[in-house]
Amino acid sequence: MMLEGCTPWPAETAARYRRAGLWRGTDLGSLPRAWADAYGSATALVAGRERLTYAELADRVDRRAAGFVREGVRPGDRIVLQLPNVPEFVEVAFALFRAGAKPVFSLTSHRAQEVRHLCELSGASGYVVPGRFRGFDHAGLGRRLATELPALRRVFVMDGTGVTDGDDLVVPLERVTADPLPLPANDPSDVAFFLLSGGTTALPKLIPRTHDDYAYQTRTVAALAGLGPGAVYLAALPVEFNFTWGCPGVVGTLSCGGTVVLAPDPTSDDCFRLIEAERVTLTSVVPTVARLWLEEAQWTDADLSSLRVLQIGGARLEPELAARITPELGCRLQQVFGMAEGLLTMSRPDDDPHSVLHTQGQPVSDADEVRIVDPSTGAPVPAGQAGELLTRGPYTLRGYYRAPEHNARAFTEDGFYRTGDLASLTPEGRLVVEGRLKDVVIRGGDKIAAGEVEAHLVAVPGVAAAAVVPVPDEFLGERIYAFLVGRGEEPPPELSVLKAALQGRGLADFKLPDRVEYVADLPLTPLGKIDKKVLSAAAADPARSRDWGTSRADRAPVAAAPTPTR
Ligand code: OOB
Repeated sequence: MMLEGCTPWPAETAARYRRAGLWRGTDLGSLPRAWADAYGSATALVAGRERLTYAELADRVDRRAAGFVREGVRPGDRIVLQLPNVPEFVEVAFALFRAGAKPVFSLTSHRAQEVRHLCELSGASGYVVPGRFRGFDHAGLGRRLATELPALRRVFVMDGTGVTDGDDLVVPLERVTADPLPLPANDPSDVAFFLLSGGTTALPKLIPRTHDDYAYQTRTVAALAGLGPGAVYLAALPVEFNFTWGCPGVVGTLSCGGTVVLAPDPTSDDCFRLIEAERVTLTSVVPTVARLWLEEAQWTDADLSSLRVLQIGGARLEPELAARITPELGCRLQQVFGMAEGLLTMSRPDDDPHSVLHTQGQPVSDADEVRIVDPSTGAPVPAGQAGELLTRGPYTLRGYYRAPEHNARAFTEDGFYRTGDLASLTPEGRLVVEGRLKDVVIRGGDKIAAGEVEAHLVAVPGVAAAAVVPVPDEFLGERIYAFLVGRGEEPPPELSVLKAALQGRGLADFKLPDRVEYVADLPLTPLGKIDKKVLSAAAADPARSRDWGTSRADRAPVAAAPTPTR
């Protein structure tokens, strides 16, 4: 049985996945103990000066699970988990699985807007935070949200910020530990945790991932990566990112008896030092980080020779950048195309060099079904042509959480997920990502739904209309370009004012526009929708100043297609 609000796979499909041995009835909560039995004294986690063996990790998970139960956490409860790359993230996630609760993975960069939405949508009863992190008081946010959201009963704080005696709202995480309890097993076909969608809609959606589907994903990818007890994985990107958590990432590496090294952030200094010190064999980054590492690798004296594979994914990787990886970093490149919703494609060790540089590889499972269709008719396109990528399979969701209306659009009647990505397939079945249909900016590896930023921009006094488009950028891949129509005030709010207003509304920093431009009106398509193609082309026009960070853009009219009068 799946949690209410989730869409299960059809019974016959689920039975097929079980018969084929893809879904094996794994309860993610049982894994740390099983790993400890297999690899007990080996090092599971390294973070700063802390090193945890598999046995220690399993003990901590058992004690924390009992601690959460004592704090009132019950099977089925949703708990928003917002911690950086620290051992506590891993402990808490698995402890919540053990207790039958469902963590909702939030980014540490999320602020009031995002966290409130996650808590509200999931009906969270708990919120796990670092306390004060990178200058932001997460504990204070938790306290405020608890006054608005009656379901939110506990804020668990890692560093003790905001904890007062006798308070049962804000609880120090270190207190969440108790003698282990015998806890019931989870139904493997139920939701284990929620990932956040990159989003095409104004409000982000929650992706239910089941025990069985995630266990299958991590096992499959770990096998493809040839992981064994000698593997040392560096978690350079945030752990809550599906790429880092399970492709094979943290969960895949631990499943094989390897060691996970948690980096505080993906900067090259920290990561290169950790690669040398821990003899890291595998790590995963977005193209923006890969570019920085390549620059730094020319100057570093760190020994990177242990690194065998660098996975790059999350955003388009330019072939020129791809071609530099092996000669300059001395390791193999593995391209990864993936999504929190499920489908993963990856290059394989025996792929020819051209395919490694120019394709995103093949689906990781033989049971992944991929269709490329004409976006307007839904009919399959001729072989080799680009179209919208649709997919279904043993680890791809069948529906977002509590989103029936959105689900009706996001899935075909026969259960294929419409990814919103434009792609083609080579004759050998390798995927080539050609572009996007969805209204999303991919800045670095961060996904920003244009609609979400637009909704906040039009709430700022002086802004009548807003259209957000991606603009190509050498370092970040894309940046956020906002075309605005003012309300006739002179001068209209400039970039710094807009940014401050959006921050004031509690929007995460990575969603703030990089540049704004005021126009007299927004170009429309013949159907009367805002013509984002025209706006993207205008934003990308090199004749426009590339002077990022200046407040007021030129007021040159957008070279528009004929604007229909309506
Ligand atoms: C990963 O997951 P999300 O959910 O943050 O973003 C998914 C979207 C995809 O639909 C696609 O638009 C884009 O990110 N994307 C890529 C890409 N990998 C992801 N676009 C071009 N080339 C690629 N290689 O980003 C994600 C999840 C698991 C593993 C890797 C990435």
